[in-house]
Amino acid sequence: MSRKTEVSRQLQKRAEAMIPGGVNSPVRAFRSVGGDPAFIVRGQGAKIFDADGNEYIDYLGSWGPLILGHAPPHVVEAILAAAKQGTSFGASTPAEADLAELVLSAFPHMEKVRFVSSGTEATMSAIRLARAYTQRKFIVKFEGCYHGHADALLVKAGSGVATLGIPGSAGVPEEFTQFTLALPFNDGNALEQAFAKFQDQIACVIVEPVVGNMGCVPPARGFLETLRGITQREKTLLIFDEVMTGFRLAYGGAQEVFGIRPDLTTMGKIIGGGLPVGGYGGPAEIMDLVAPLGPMYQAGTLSGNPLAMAAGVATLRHLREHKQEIYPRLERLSGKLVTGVAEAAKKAGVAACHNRVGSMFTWFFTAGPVTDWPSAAKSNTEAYGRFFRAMLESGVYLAPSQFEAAFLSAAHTDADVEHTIAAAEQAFAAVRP
Ligand code: KE4
Repeated sequence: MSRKTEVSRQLQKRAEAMIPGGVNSPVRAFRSVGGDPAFIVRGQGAKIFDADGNEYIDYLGSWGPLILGHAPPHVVEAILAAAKQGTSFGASTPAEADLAELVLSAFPHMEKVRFVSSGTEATMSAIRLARAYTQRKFIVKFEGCYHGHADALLVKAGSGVATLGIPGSAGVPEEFTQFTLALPFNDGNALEQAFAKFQDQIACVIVEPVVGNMGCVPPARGFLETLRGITQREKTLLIFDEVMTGFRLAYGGAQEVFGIRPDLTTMGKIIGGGLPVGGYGGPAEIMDLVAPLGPMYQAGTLSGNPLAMAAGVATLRHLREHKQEIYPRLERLSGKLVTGVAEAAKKAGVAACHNRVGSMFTWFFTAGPVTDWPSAAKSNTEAYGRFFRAMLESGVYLAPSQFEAAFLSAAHTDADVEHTIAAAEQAFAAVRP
């Protein structure tokens, strides 16, 4: 063990005396990969630095928000300038419409958007809105997809729920999930059967158009088209949860890449540029049901917070202005990285496969292919843990769970990718059975 970890270990002990598991979000606890979490004290570009002075090439990017890398100067300047004017007013500010204009410019189907402070709030609100609009109760989600921790969505969820291997969550009465139908991802027949059984009762289908929360799993050919066709026919709202894919896969997210228009879109992560912002949007006909215009209530003290809006506006303006070079470069560099590491696994005789869409990807420790939760769950999470820890020793920070996506940012370089591939060649030697 060459990496110094003493200071992080002490910080972990201090934190866990006051905070459950020492973390404010479970997946940060390294429970499924082993070892003590590195306490991060600084980020710059593609790098993060921990309390023991170790440097890492960061492929987590705060779980997706940091597509421009850590502390982009123009984003930091925008936050500082906003902070000098005051941090929050609980009143309308011009920046909220600035961010709304940028979001609407990315999603042609969207006529109105409401900002909240997390992806969880965005999906929770979009589902309430779908139920208000359709006057129906049932919702459909897919096994292995994660849409935040609202009660009704903690059913066969991905991300931390899958990582911790728990069926859902304690404290959620079955009455709260009785209207949630969890179906197999990439299975159009299962969806047809659900609609046959619950005819005219399903308010919405919510889906990660490219799943990140069972690890990266793309939609099977035609699956999104099937979702769109069935929901259109059944007058059910289709919600694309683009909290992770929005502005990640393209400026217009997965719906731009796959050419499918949902009824509602939920957003988060990148639209806050690293500060807490979520959002949900769609046609005015649906969005005008939201209070104060309509009867569907949703609110938030810090919704539209000026600092968060400033960070989001600076981030999206940069992405919109430079999208012609940013996204092709992310595609090239991500392809080089994922293929290089996959080749290292093959050379080492390690059973692994991978999925990648744009700059979100996962290497699975199973022969694969991984197309849904059952196939993802076949992964050898113990081997992933050894790989994760070996990469950490080589200064590479991956997602601390097999069932998460990793991300590349505009700040990563070819040198970073080459270092990572070399580190993987060593790491697979440690993983080999
Ligand atoms: P937040 O409430 O964490 O901002 O967003 C919830 C959410 C909703 N929808 C999708 C597709 C998401 O990926 C997320 C959150 N993603 C996880 C990582 N897979 C956040 C990391 C964490 O829970 O700490």
